[in-house]
Amino acid sequence: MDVHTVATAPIQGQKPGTSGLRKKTRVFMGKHFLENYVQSIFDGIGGIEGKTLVVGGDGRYFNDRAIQVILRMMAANGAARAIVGQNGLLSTPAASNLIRQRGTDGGLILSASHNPGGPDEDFGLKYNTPNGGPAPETITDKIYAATNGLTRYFMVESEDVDLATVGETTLGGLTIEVVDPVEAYAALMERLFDMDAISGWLKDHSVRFDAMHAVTGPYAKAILEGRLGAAEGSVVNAEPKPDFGGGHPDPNPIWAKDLVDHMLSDAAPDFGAASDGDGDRNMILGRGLYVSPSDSLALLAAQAHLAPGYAGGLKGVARSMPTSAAVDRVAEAKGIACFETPTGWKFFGNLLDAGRATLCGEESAGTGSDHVREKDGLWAVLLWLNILAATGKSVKDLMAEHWRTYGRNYYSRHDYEAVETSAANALMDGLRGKLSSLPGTTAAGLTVEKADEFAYDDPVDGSRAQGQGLRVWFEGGGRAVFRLSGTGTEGATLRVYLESVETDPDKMDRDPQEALSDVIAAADEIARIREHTGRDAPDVIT
Ligand code: VG1
Ligand code: CO
Repeated sequence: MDVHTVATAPIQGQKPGTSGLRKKTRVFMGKHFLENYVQSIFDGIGGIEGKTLVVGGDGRYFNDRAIQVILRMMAANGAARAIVGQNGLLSTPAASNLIRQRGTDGGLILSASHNPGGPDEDFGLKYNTPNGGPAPETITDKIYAATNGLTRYFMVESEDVDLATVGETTLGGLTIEVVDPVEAYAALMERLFDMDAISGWLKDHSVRFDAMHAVTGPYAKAILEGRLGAAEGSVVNAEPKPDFGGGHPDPNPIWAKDLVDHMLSDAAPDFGAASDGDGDRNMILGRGLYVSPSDSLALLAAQAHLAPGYAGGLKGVARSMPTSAAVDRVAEAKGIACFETPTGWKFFGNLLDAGRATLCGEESAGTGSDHVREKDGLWAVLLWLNILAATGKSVKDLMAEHWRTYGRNYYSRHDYEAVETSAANALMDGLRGKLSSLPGTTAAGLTVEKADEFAYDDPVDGSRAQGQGLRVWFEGGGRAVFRLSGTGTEGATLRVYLESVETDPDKMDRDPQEALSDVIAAADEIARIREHTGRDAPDVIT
């Protein structure tokens, strides 16, 4: 098979963000764009000759075409084997699991996660390392450097590979192994959870899982309905679609509004959940209750020992900096370590590998454990179900008890999307410039206690990540955090993370927006959000 060396030139803007490279799909489909980036990944990791990679994606528009290009380039670059999900599908956690289980040299995951899909929407690609996790910055820096010096890529010509049939084929010297995307993942879940207890519970309880027309559909059908016996139809929007049915596959109260409305209605089942485009996020609801992701993480940390996979207890927990400190209280009570990392799952990898954390989570609806090196939506759902089955309590009762024991961290995130980049930068620069003068001043009746810009020193490899968000603490335990998103593809997205602490047992049932109203007002006053963005209200409130 002839290997062609195709001449190319660096393309600007191929810098990986919070989780891989995300761009408008049309940008990815542009001349040489995908090819340049794939070759830069290969070059950035020292070549792929003789290596094995897992390849799969969330099924969004262009997933199928992009995989064929990747396979041709793997063959041209001398790779030995590609392990590919049937029809090109693999959820992000399932890909992470395959990389680890099969001991591969990493994997390529095609996804823009919670971003919408389609020719006019978003596409993404990321490289995961042999531990199964998203490449850390030491590696993405090398990949980015490679994009800036690229002069050629390698390609073979061939017919499309049949990815519809499980089994092995070859493309030149490359063996392509097409695997069932669900099987190995489902087996892993069976090892972690008490499947009998969950199926017993499901005999007299009802659930709804909204797959949001994305990749978890087949996983949830097979595991929840197939193996656990949830009533048929418990999994809704189960068929992955290239445009996710036209919405954002983002499990939050805005984009999964149908599910939220259903869970707050009289017809609500006992438990509701949703996942995102690539299956690594989760939203949890009980009858009449939305559980914030930060609270979910804390509850899971407190109760994980009820599941067989965690019966021995947790080595430690970790959360991203903007995530609420609810889990910190659990860690303190249990006497285990709690780490605070920058946003993005790649920062948990070292802690998990070193055995210093068992459970990790982010306020953005990501929870996971050391079973893989990505966050894992269905895993969180199954852990919740295991806890419900083991305790016999409702979601509402569990949360009420949790807050009574640990206090409640009222929490919300306000997103301002597609803000003009210069306006967003002006807001951040303005705030950064006055951080040191804030302590002691008041805003909306709250006194600033301290303020800083978050930087993280990795306790395992000593690497330092700077510029990870602006933080302002208020007397009385309130906090506001400001960050610009690293996953958006249009203008800038400003994320404002708001938190306040309540320990009075009589004040555990407030509406979070109301409980946070003073922190919200203070955040606006300090950062002059309305003035900079020209917006009266956020686009998304979680
Ligand atoms: C967002 C979230 C972050 C998450 C990342 C990837 O990043 O805030 O917590 O890890 O998305 O999630 P950012 O930079 O836009 O704030 V996924 O499910 O989109 O891979
Ligand atoms: Co995702």
